[in-house]
Amino acid sequence: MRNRRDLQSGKIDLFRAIAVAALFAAGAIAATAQTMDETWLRHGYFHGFPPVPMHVRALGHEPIEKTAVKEIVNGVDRLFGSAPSSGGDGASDEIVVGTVQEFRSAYPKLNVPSTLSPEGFWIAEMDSAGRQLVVVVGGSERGVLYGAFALIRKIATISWNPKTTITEAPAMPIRWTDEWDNADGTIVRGYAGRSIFFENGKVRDDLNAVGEYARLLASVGINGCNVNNVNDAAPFLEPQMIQGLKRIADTMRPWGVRLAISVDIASPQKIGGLKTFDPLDPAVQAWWAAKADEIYAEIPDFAGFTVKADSEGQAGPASYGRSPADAANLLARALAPHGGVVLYRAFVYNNHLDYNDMKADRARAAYDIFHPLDGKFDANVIVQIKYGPIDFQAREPVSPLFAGLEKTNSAMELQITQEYTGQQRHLVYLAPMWKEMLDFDLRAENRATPVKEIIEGKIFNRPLGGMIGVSCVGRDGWLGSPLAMANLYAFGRLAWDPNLTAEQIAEEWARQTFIQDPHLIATVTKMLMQSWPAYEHYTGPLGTQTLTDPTGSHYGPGIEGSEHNGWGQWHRDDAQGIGMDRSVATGTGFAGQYPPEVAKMYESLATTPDNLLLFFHHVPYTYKLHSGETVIQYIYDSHYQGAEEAARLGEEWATVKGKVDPRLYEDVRARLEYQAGHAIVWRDAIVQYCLKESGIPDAKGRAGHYPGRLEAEDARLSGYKVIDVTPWEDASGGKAVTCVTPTGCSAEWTYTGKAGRFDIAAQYFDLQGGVAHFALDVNGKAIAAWSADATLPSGQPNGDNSTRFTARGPDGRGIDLKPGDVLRVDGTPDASDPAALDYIEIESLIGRD
Ligand code: GCV
Repeated sequence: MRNRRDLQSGKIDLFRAIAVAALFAAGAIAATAQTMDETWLRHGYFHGFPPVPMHVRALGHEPIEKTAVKEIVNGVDRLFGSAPSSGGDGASDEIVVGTVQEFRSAYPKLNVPSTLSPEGFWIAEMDSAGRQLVVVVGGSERGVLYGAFALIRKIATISWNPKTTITEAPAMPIRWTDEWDNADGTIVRGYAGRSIFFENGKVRDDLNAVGEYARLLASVGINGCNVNNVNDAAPFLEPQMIQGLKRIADTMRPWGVRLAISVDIASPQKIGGLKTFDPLDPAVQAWWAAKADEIYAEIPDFAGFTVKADSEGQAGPASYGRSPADAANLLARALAPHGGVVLYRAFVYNNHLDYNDMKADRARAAYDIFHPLDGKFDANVIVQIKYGPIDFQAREPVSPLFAGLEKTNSAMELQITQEYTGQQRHLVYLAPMWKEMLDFDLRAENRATPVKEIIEGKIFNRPLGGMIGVSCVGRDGWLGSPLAMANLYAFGRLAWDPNLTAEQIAEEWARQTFIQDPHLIATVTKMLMQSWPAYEHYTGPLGTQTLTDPTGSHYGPGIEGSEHNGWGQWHRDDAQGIGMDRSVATGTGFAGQYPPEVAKMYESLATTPDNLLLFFHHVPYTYKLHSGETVIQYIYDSHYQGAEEAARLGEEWATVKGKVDPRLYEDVRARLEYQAGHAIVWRDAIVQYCLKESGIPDAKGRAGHYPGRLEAEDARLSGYKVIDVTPWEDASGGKAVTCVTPTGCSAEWTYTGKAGRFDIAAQYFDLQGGVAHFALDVNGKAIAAWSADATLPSGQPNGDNSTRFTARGPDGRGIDLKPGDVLRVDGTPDASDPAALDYIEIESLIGRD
């Protein structure tokens, strides 16, 4: 009989609501002993009866199966406020979990499919001598666990139908996250605090968060986690570190997540005492074989090594005239006896390219280096290829190397941490971009060869392949931003099934993350879906990539910064035009690396899609897009459109007020407000830069004209000094003011516009190393005060830290202004934050309410 304790009375609903609120208040710690946010496993709460039996029983005794039972029990409890009992009495209806073999011996008369893949599962409702069984059968223990999570997900997303049998198997065997954690506890390109794995040069004592992370990963089918940075990895092979890594592996094992590590190919020399790390040297080979033995003695299910070599300063086989295949095979042969694999990164390029060489092209590197090696890699090597030929930009074409390796296993590397896509301060749901990459048909051999099917191994009949998500989670709420968790979720779901749509995944995530409210779920889904196009619109449209400085923080606008250096993330703009000619006929020849049909499409201006036009071609600003608009007008329009779209995200979120926990609501609201302000920084930087470069005015009269803007450099200044901002495009008019008087400074303007009610925005620079304070008053009356207390890149005023504060008056009804009013901003510096100010802007309220 099902346990329906108190469910009808509604008591549990009330209790549940209070419990959920209390969990939020306590930072979700005390009641569950959970140390970090459960995010989508928190599960929106349902009112009603659990649609499954209230007993759960494991047929086997493996830890992973026990995990599976626990997840079903806890999942039903979270969703319905009533926990099934674990164990089962053999007489009641029950949920039964086990492997195919276990099920067959326990229920010889019941049929289960004979073709389940090892990590696949089968869920069905069956009748056993009058008892209702919901059976979750896995091809292996890991399949059982994935089935358990799938059952809970189906129930949580209201797509569980007991009458329908579910059979699923992952599309590809390698489904890993890569973490770029350093032994000292810092994380490269991590935007959420310190490492959950390491501190002070060793593995942390407290690995609770690691277990909780493994649980999140397992819930979406991720089966491997590489825990350390691909750079400077030699210390991770020291014996003491291997002992610590064993503890990490032990912690992740109950979730079926296998440990992998990045290794430095120079380790035999750096830590092994050898004079060389030449891959063909027998002593080097023996060193790696012994190291693999040492690792497997501690971690028998160790997954393998990831390698970055001959790239961005990392040592590599090129030092000895050897190839990536030589290096990869060296490691592969050490791992092969134990069943491990090598993920060799195709991110190999020269970062000292000559900008003046019109044939130089970083985009060519991966194909030029790896295509000739096709067929030369051992069977347990997988070449790990970033989705695009450059580096995780907001828009790139898919890497041609996916079609260039027919006799080699390949995997796609994506970035969950938003290095070039807003660093989690901007809401950018990346699944729509990843889908474009996965669905892209490379037309290898002039037939349908979508990238997803290549990495699944289907197209070239490769046994290994997969998806790797560079995740870089930290102790500050995994990714730092609650909505960014949709990206981690989406990565796992797409690695499991790349045929899911981005919208389907967004909705699935929202349903599980939030309370079941249709408006809330629809709004969050919509916001997620709008976010990547918006980001692309206000950062770098038409395939210019993210127009940030690749030598800096990779965050704010730095248009000139991406040119004139050896890093090759160029867009080659000049007074005549913009874009990089990568055609075969007149450019770098990159377009010719694609299979013929795709190469032909990108070779011609006429057939290159607008959104990649400037990636493949250099055109005059007056060149007309397929839409009929000129390139320059599109640049202006898309930036204004993108900034408006960013502002709309905040407006949409405002409609869910009261439907989510107030602290969560406020956290997301503040982030979206910041994003809307930073989108204006991006918009203005690119628009004023392109206006100056092209000399062509905006047909809509916006570029260079800011009617409500009062520049700080034009104000009556007291204590403030006018400075040139670098890069110039990051400040309005290239200038700002910085306070040189420790006790404080002020900037004052006399209002000359129409009388009315307005918002007043202040654009200031929130620098590292101090918390400057600002206050705004009108005719001596205090209007607003705020602190520059965010954590943003850079100690110099620029687009990384240019921030907008908007004063909206009492109850948000605006501030009355009339001609002759005196507006004043007081800035008080703190430590190395000089309360720098760019401008204030009087904003019309029209269209706000
Ligand atoms: C770990 C980009 C990042 C680097 C990163 C590199 C890589 O260049 O900025 O921090 O290095 O990619 O993928 O290896």
